[in-house]
Amino acid sequence: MNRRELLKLMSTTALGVMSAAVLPPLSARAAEQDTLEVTLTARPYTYNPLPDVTFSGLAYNGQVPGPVIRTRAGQRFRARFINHTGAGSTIHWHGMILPNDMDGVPDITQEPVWDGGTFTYDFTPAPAGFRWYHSHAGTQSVLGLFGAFIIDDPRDEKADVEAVLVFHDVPDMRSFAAALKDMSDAPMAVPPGLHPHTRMSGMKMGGMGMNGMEMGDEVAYLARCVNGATFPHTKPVRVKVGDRVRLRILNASPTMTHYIALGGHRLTVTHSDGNPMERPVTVEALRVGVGERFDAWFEVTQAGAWLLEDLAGDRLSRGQAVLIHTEGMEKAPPVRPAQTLAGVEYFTYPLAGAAGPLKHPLVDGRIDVTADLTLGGGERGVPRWTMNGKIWPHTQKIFVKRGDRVLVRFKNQTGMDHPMHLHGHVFKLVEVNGKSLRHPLLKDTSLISANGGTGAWFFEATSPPGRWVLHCHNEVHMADGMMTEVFYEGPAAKYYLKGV
Ligand SMILES: [Cu+2]
Repeated sequence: MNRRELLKLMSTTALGVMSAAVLPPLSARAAEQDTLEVTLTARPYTYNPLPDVTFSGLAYNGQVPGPVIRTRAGQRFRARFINHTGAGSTIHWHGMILPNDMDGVPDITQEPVWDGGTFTYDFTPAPAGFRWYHSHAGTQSVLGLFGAFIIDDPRDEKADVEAVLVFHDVPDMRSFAAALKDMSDAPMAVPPGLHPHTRMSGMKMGGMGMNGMEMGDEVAYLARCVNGATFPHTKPVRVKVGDRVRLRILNASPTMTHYIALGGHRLTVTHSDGNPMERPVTVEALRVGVGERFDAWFEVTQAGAWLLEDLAGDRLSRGQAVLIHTEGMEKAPPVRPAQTLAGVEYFTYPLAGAAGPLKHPLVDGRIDVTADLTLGGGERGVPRWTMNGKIWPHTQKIFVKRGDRVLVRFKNQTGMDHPMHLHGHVFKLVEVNGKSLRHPLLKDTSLISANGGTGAWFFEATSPPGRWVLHCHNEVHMADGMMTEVFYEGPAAKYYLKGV
């Protein structure tokens, strides 16, 4: 076998890991290769997320989610993308710091790859940790074009079992189209017992938005899945007594925040959006906004069977579950988490970041650029989600020079939480709802809570120069305008300029 064949085999192995719950560790030999080469082909795909539900969408390599991609820190990555979606497409590598022309935003960092066309993404994935990838064209990710991407971190503690769990929701596309016009009649789904303050924050101004009420912008879902299936058809995770188990949980939903808990266990969260936390926290449940990832650990102390499950408490959420069991216990009735958030200590940024009194100034040292972004819009029947009153591409841009120290402050005047995401950077979440985090969280996506909620990000403009979009990861809100960009000025500013 020559080197080329070996490379091909290795890439097949690494990519061929299906959306299975349990991933084998990257083989030592694959990790030694200089480059991981993969092919990702996007094309129409039809599957049954529930036995009586057929969904016709799109998939990478004939599976939803797309294949789990794993690289070793420092390893080069080359993906040949073949587009048979019937429309222009690109792949965005969420959470990575990479050359701007590899970032995969159509018409901003590259021309769309036209139907029938190919494009090669070639970069060294970084930083290490749990990342993901998805189409950034139109609403293709809603249709199924997304997958997990893990850059193995040699500094990480070794887990006995590791499970990559992609939580995603299969939309009723008619409802999705109505939501884009802010004319949807779908109710919102929130877990029972959600703290009244938080529930208020899930409501629209004017009293709409309680469970069972119409919001206009909510999407109705046909199924809620983990790794492309619904319980009891999700692939179980098999563990042994004494195992230290690492769950890597990604929320790839088009719009829904997920609250997730494991029966009989608390979860110790060590990484937010793939980035190590200064101080791990142990919680009874996770709150995972769209686009966010958490690495959550637990130890198996006895034989048994437990469900890791979404807590929305309705018919569909019961399918969004994975069985975790020791040998011989797969048929035992699993221990389920309480189907409520009442009295449950779940992961929040203030909890994880040890929120305290607001610091003045928010960040030590100089700040070169401060951007204040007020999130607005979303009135029923008015399909506009705004930043400082404008919709993309007319939103206020954030102009930076390389090396600038940048503070972005959000205020949310809408009745919905917004999972705000910045491309090409890892920021420090330093402030949430008027409190400073004593242990800022390193993230690429953070929920800004509704009805006056605030959040502040600090980052240094040390990424490769270019145009890095900043947008709400709720697909409806992004499509309806809630997007801007961080634009690196300077002599090298020869990026693709359409839309500036
Ligand atoms: Cu939003």
